[in-house]
Amino acid sequence: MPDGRGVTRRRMLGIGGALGLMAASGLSASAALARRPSITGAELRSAVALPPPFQAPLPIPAVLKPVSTSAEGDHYRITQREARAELLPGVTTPLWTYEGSFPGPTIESRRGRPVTVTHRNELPVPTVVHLHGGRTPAASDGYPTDLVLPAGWPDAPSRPGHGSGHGAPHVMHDPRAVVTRLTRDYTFPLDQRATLLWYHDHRMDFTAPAIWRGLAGLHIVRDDAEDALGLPAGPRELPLMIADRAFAADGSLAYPSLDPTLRERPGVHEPYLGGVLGDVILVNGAPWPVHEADAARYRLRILNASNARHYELEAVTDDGRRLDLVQIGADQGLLATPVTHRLLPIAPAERYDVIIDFSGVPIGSRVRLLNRLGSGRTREVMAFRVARRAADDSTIPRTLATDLPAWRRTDAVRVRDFSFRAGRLHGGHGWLIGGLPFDPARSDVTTRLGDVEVWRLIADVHHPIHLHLVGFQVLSRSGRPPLPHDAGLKDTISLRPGEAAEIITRFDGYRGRYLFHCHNAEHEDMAMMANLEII
Ligand SMILES: [Cu+2]
Repeated sequence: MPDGRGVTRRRMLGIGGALGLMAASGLSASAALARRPSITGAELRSAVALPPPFQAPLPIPAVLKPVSTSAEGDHYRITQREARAELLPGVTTPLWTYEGSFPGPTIESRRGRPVTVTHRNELPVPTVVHLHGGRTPAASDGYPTDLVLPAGWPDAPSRPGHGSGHGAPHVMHDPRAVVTRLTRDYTFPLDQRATLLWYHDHRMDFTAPAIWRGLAGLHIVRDDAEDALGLPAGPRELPLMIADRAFAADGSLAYPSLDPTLRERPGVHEPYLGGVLGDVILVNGAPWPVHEADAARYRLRILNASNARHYELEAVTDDGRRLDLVQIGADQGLLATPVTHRLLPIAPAERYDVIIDFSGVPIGSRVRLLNRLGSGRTREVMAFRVARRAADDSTIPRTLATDLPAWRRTDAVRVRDFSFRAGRLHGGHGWLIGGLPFDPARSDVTTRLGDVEVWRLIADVHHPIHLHLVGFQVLSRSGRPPLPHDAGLKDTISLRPGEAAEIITRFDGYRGRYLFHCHNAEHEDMAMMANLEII
């Protein structure tokens, strides 16, 4: 590109061998497939003493109260601000938060009842809020250049001639960006299936470090049909936001930013271009927590909010038995019928709604949730201590939902192909879709409202691919049928090294400019996004 960006890109990414064995730019898909690395990214080591596992109680994020409700919907206010929290015992950690906590407060909504959230940015940098999985009009979907500027931030980007990757110039050159100062109202119609969504920062070039610092929260959509199923509820429904982090010696969250102020220069230092992994597993903000449970069924609403870490979860009793994880829902709501897993892979941004039954577990013993892809401390996630016998009138119906779309290949009006690969970019490494870095001004996909399309996606390393606005179904993986955990309606598909997958969706809901991108947050910040224009 004929501006200063090339220089910057080279400085930012052109640091040889940066992507390591897993993502060398010349790596072919078949070579990657043969190696099948279990992770993509590099792990930071904490410089503080880490606590023993299964001591901290599992926090449940507070449910936010609306500031007003009316026939038109509910209105919430969230202030984005710096706060300090004791995530590790005896260690004070500065965070960027929604409303002072990490995770941010949970918003509970009913299907079809609109929610407006007034976000106020009191952080030192611009922010953007995206409701992941929301069927949201484009103006409230958190396009990465639709910035909310903090007080005192210059109107024009402050870095003329100072390259900063693809970010600042695009802010300047994106005539469609709608920039506000201090506050912005995000309106969510929530006319969609009941499910677990999450909101997080989506600022151009700086999404990964912003989420890492704490800008993530849950948003649950419920409806009458789901309520009528008799699933475990109340205290037996637990949201679990799993996120890895690492801690510096001063207690702050370690992150290998090129510019730790997150003001000017995006990107991470060389070993971490594949993704940033931490050595501490937090669940709802607590390290390797424990939850005291009844000997009964629980509904676990699991979100992987990690930047780059994949997990393969299993639930293991003290006497070495593996408990079934009965999946009832995917990213975009209930499955048609339950799917039983012993091992449940979960990629960044994916959600799985699972039932676990503690009724056969001896009172006083534990069930540990383990990560088969981890090593050492990252093999452990959390534990349940089964504390007491209890009555349980919950059920897992054989039929969970009858409203899933029945798209067939023959419904598709077109088929598109996208590669997700490391690539040469201005003399350095980048993460590219179809060989191109993200550019807000470029039209990548234009489709008509209501069109059904099949997309064929192929990856070099792990890439969890997320489409805004729509849910999709997985048709195949590398020419074979989908995997058991591909069931239902997804908004994020985990592509494994060397893998090709086909998905099908209908682009309905709203017209406007949306995105699809890799949800490895570091890849996303390094240009692995593309425009999805619905006309
Ligand atoms: Cu990726």
